Amino acid sequence: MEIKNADFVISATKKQPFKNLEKCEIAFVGRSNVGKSSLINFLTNRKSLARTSSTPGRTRLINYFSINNGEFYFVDLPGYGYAKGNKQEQKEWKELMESYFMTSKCLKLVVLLFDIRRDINEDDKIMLKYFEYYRIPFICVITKADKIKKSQQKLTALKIARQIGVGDENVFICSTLEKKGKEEVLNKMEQFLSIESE
Ligand SMILES: Nc1nc2c(ncn2[C@@H]2O[C@H](COP(=O)(O)OP(=O)(O)OP(=O)(O)O)[C@@H](O)[C@H]2O)c(=O)[nH]1
Ligand SMILES: [Mg+2]
Repeated sequence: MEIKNADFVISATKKQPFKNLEKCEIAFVGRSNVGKSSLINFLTNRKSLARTSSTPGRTRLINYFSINNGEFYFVDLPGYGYAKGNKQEQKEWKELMESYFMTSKCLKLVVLLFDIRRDINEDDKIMLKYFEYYRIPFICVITKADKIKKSQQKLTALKIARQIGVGDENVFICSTLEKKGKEEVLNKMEQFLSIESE
């Protein structure tokens, strides 16, 4: 699959949800600072379509991007884990995610991101429970591969895959810094987009 163009559409909140009734969506989730917005920019060949930051918790809204003049949408979801200890923020995040998963009628795929240097944690496990509960298909992208030795990348990715319980065919190693992994991820997305909804 080739991404020819991408445009920001809208930022949605729980109070002001975006009712997307026509297009299918691919959403990006993962811990705060894992590289979701960077991955969207990388896949779309855009420097700053989605706002990135070294400060965790940058994306707090649900941002929609129209791909290839409205063929489908990329959805950048707010990361989790930045508000450790802040019950109110955690509650808002949970409500926002649940309302998103409940109302997205044509969510074809979620891309769950993991930092190659980290093990999966409780928040990731909660996310996996959501996917199970709402029956959402997902793939894993292991980000920031450039942060470890090349010889260790594959092994580490497989270790994370085992922790998640996902098949090797649904795990992709990426580095936006070294521009690695784009084709593989886009081709997988194409497969999911072409699956008919029930
Ligand atoms: N070395 C390296 N750094 C990366 C890579 N991808 C992202 N980063 C850096 O990681 C930081 C966080 O990236 P973002 O894309 O803003 O992360 P996010 O997941 O959108 O974060 P939130 O919106 O806070 O949830 C930034 O400083 C990026 O430059 C990568 O492949 N390699
Ligand atoms: Mg972000």
